[in-house]
Amino acid sequence: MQSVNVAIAGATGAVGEVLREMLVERSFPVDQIRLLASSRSAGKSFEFADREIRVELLDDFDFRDTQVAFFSAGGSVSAVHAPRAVKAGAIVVDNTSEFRQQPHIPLVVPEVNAHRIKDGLETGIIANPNCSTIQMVVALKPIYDAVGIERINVATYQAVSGAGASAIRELAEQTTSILNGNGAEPTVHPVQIAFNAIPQINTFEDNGYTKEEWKMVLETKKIFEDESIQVNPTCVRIPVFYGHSEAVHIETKEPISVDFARDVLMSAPNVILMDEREAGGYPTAVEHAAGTDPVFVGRVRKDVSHPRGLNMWVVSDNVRKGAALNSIQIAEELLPILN
Ligand code: NAP
Ligand code: 3JM
Repeated sequence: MQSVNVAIAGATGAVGEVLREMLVERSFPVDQIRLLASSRSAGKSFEFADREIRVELLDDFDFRDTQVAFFSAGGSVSAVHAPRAVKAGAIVVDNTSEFRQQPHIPLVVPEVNAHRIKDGLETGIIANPNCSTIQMVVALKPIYDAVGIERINVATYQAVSGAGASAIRELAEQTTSILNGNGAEPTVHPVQIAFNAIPQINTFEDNGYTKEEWKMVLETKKIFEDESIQVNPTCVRIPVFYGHSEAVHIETKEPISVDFARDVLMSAPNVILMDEREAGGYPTAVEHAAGTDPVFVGRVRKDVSHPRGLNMWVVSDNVRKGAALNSIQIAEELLPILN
């Protein structure tokens, strides 16, 4: 495969770090790599595939020699610089929520709607969904295809890495401080995160849902290309560093048995079913998801309160499959069709 010039905007962040690692890990055919960030980090250097690469200022960067640009520096940064990159000829894989709901911009999870990737050649931007949406739709796709899904009730248990490097630091510092008998003043999370569970991720919408929850509603409909699918999320931040967990309760269109659900999950791409009804016979964020690529599913069982209800537990690394890995998978499928 021909090598391409790659830029990462937000290369020093929690997502940027894993993008750097995973491009090398997956032998993505990189010719030149350019690492971009703000003036806070410009001039620092990082190793990339045995090369020492200096971080450059995104504001000044000329994208004319870049074929693929990964953006993970926040929505307002993408709003300004992604269109500029596209104008210069790059294809942007954007990790922020900035473009996800624009009708012509594809919103892609390769296991679910890879057919949309080629639309990115027209728009120049392909949007990567929110981490919580990605792992949920990967797990639900085989069931959606088999029997249809009418409604999804989901409660998330989300790791602090989803809120960036400063949130990771805050959990570590608060934990140490509290264990040393001192207090914990929240600065990144809205309230104390150590030893707590916070039912707020991002700001509130007028309808009482948070932005994170509302992203799951809109993104799920767009990815499945199904406006009729009902999604009812509650998103909760918990004191875990890496790996989001989700209790997912679905109402299918046709009835589905647990055995059949297990069969279709077992043959689904990048899904691992871990469902033994005994202590430890299910996936957890720390033991299975953190640092790995699959979407793990366990606790599959009939919902006793609904004739077409099914429950499951879905766990994945939010920074890998939830962000960096999904973006790289998109770029990998894009490469053969780039001219
Ligand atoms: P982070 O750890 O806080 O890192 C932010 C990155 O953006 C850093 O590299 C930072 O560079 C850079 N940056 C910030 N402002 C900038 C500016 N004005 N110009 C250039 N670079 C700037 O956050 P993160 O967790 O990596 O997330 C970054 C973004 O990715 C989020 O804001 C979100 O939009 C998106 N995200 C998406 C997902 C997903 O599920 N798809 C998950 C997490 C995050 P400095 O070192 O110079 O500060
Ligand atoms: C995950 O400042 C920002 O715009 C970033 C907010 C954010 C987002 C987002 O809206 O892009 C933080 C963490 C996401 C996301 O993936 O939706």
